[in-house]
Formats: sequence, structure tokens, C-alpha cells
Amino acid sequence: MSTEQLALAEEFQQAYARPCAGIWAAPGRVNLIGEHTDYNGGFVLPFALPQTSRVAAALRTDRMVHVRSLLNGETAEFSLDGLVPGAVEGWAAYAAGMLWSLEQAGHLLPGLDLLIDSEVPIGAGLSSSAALECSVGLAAAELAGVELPAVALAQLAQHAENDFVGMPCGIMDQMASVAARAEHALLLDTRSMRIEHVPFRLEQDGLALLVIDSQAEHRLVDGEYAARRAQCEAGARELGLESLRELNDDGVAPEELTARLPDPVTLRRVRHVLTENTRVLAAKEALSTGSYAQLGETLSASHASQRDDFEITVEETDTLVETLMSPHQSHGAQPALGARQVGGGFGGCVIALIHTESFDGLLGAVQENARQHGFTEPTGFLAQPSAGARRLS
Ligand code: GAF
Repeated sequence: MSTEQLALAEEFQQAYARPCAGIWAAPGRVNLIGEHTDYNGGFVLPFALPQTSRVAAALRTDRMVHVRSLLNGETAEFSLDGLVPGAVEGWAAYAAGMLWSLEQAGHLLPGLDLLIDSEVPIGAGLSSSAALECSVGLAAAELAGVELPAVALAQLAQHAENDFVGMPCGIMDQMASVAARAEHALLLDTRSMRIEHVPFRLEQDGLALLVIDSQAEHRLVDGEYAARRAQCEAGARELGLESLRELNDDGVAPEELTARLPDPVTLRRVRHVLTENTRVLAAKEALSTGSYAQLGETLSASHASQRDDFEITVEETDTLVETLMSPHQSHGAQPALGARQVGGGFGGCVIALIHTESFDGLLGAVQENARQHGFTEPTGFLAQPSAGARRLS
């Protein structure tokens, strides 16, 4: 056991006056590209972060669940009997929802004592909620003797988030958390659920992927995400399609949409999804062939499409992207090769493909720029594509 795992096991012992049966972990993710395509049957290309949600767990002999978080010191208690959406709220709803979802799928669970810790930044668009759901799901399934393939676990976690928490997300975050591989990005076709692990090692070329938390408030359960999803679904209906993905299958050019979608908002939303799916496949190709200039351009084009067509960026993230791409760096750094906002939108993180030696200079430049604009100072780190959910001990 690592020092961190020992510390979590000791905390469990203190909280519940008995040892835990094991520790499970599930990572947060960065989406390299493919935003708001997952609920449109499209493509996404995320990778897992080294930062995980970890849960120490042990079975109980009743049907009660006690879940404690080391992040805020709070404990929630509920019974699995009569557990319904709305019965548990706040952070604990993600854990309760996962257990509810497992039971809904016919997997009868015993009671559980759970202790949760996490390094995944919360509310930054790095999927702290999917990491929590998947770590709890993995722990509960294993302790209850339920064998679940990764895709089934991800789908149950999505069901928890959609129908217990009330966030109509797609499947990307949960799939990235359970199925990612170290040093690879995960190309996922969300319609067929086919996955391909794409080698993603930038160091050998002197490049790195910078993640910058804009610190701009990022809230997804407040209606904008659901509104975008509804607009996409309405667009598909208007075009007589089951999902907007079919536009890519049919080789429709973005310009052809203008005549078919008279409402300008619907036109912009649909155009984003169509062009973003094309960009995911282009990014995968660029990654596979080491064409980093092209990869960078594709990332920046994704940001522009999120800003102009999907309208989910905010001033803080637009400014971050502009600063990262600016050739006039005052900190002796080369501009990024490409940059874009990641995740559901309306704040959160920006990623940038950068020359590794420019890390300090670029971070300094965006921090100085944020101060000038009166924004909260952003923080940043270099992301390492890491392994998916697993048992640690
Ligand atoms: C959030 C959702 F949870 C994902 O399913 C996905 O739609 C993403 O926003 C946007 O690409 O992370």
C-alpha cells in the first residue's frame, strides 16, 4: 500500500472503528476534443488524469449506507430500501445515485460504509462527478460480487447522473474514467460504443498538454447544458435524423445546413456538432501521425466553434485561449500550438498543446493577463494520460 492508501485506510478505521475491505480509484478526465458530441451519437477523444477519486469501503450487515467525504468532513446516511431520486442531495447524491442505479439494474446490494477522498478539481470540467460515481460503483460491485464489464459500469454511472442527480450528460466522462489507458487517449464512438486506444505521448517531441483552470464558475445542473442538448435533439428531428451523427455518416457539408435549418440558433448548434465530429477524427489522425501543428489548429478550431456556434464559452476562457495563442508573450514563451475550453462549458478548464519549455512562461502570461482583467488568477498543470478505474488495495 502507498502512503496515501495507508492514510485513507487509517481514516476509514477511525471513522468506522473497523478496517476497510479495500480501496478503489477512478480518475477524472481531460477531453482532448469532441465537445457536446457524446449525446448526439458522435465521437469523443478524452484521456484520464492521474488525479482520482478514491473510496475505501466495507460491507455492512444491514441495508444502510454511510458515506463520508474527507473533502468536506460531511457524512450522509441513507437506506438502500426505498432509495429514490431526490432522497439524497449534494455531493452524496453521486454516490447514492450509483448504488441506486446498480439496484435498478437488478444487482441487489448489501449496506456499505464508504470513505471518499479525491484530488480531481471540483467544478472545473474535469469530471470529478464521474470519478466519484465510478469509484463507488466499482467498489460496490466488487464487494457485492457483481461482475460488470467497463461499458456496463459506465452506463450505470450515466444512468445515476441522468436520473438520480438530474444532469442529462452523455457517456463520455464515465467511459473515460473506466476505460482509459495510461499514455493513450480514448477514441470513443458513442453510438456503437466502439473504443480505440490511441497512443498519446507528447514528451518525446518536446511537447506537453497544459491544463489551466480558469476559476470561472462552472455549473452544469443549471439548465444551459440541458438547453443545448434539447436544441441538438430538436435540430435532429427537424432534419429527420435519429441523431446528428448521421450528418457525418452522410458526408453533409456544413454549408448545406443553411438551406435546411431556417432558425439561426438551431443552425449554429447543429453546425457545431457536425464540425466537431469531423475535428475529433482529424485530431485522432494528427495524433497518430505526430502532426502536432495540425492537432493544435484543430483544438483552436474547436474553441472557435464552441464560442461562435455552440455559445458555451465565457470571457475568462476566451481570454485565456487568446493569451495562450498570442505571439507576443512577455514571459519568453512560445505561443501554444492550439488551445480550447474543455468540458460542458461556461467556464472550467482550458487546455493547450504547448512546447514543454514554455510552461512557466505561458502560465505566467495567463496569470498576469487575468490580474489585468480583474479575473481570479488561474492555476495550471501538465496532464499525463493515465489509467482508468481500478482496485488499489
Ligand atoms: C459534460 C458531460 F457530462 C459530458 O457527457 C459531455 O457532454 C461534456 O459535458 C461536453 O462534451 O462533461
